[in-house]
Amino acid sequence: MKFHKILAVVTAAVTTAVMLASPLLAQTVTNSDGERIGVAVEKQINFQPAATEIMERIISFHDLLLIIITLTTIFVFVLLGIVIVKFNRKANPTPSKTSHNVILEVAWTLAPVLILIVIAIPSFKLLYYQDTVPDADVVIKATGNQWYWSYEYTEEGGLSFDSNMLPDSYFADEMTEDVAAERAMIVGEIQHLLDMDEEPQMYRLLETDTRIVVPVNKNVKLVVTASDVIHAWTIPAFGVKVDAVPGRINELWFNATEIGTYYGQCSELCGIRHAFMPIVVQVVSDEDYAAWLVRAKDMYAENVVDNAVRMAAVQPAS
Ligand SMILES: [Cu+2]
Repeated sequence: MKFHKILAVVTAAVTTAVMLASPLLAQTVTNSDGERIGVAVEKQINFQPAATEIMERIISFHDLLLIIITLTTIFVFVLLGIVIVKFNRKANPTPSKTSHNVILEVAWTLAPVLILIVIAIPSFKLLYYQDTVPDADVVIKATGNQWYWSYEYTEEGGLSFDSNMLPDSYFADEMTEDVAAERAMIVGEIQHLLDMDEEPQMYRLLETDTRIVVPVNKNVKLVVTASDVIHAWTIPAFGVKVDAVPGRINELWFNATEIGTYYGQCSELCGIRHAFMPIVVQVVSDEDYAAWLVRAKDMYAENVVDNAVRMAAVQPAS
């Protein structure tokens, strides 16, 4: 077989393998209602399935890179094999004294350049797609604190709330009456806000007492900052991650295409409880979002006063 034929066959095989493996390895988790749960699964070796166009593009860019890198590695291994077999001391006792070959030198300079161009074009396209925030339907400000997140729906009056991780004790097989009562109250609030009849499926270390709620198929802009040290806000299934830096506003956007519950975790080492400030985003229908806004404004109404008190508390004494 000619070299270019072999190359074509190998390329086709690698491309097919990556294209087939990518969706097969992505495991979609759903709850009893068939709604998506954006969470990692045990022994997962690929991305979580995409829930936004951004993540879909990230996955296909990743697949392209995987094909390129696999072909490059196979090519180098084959060359090494040829050198080992054909040019060892026994097989080739008198080595050639050739030191220059113009065609070869041009080829091994140009080939990597072409490969890098093939990578750079979709890479920049993706970068600009992520970076350009479209007209937002919902704007949320997220503030990282040691060690919880605060959220503010900036266009919804004073609607703001803190989001703390549910403690381990809520997930124990046996709990004291006090803990059980506290847990029932917190879970009851989540159910009330989201109008759920049954207790939602809950994940230890990922669950928070309040959830960010956003409408499905709407552009959500998130402005992110921090009050103390650097944190980072992310939802893997959305393909978004941005640092929360004190004194600075960063922004990201996403448009979730599937109703469900999506989990993320602070992704910048921020102190001793860094691992315990998860993020939960609930994607709901437009009607459910409108209903949630009414209930949430009612429930968090006192937070407006709370925040003022908290601000006063951190003002330096004069
Ligand atoms: Cu953090």
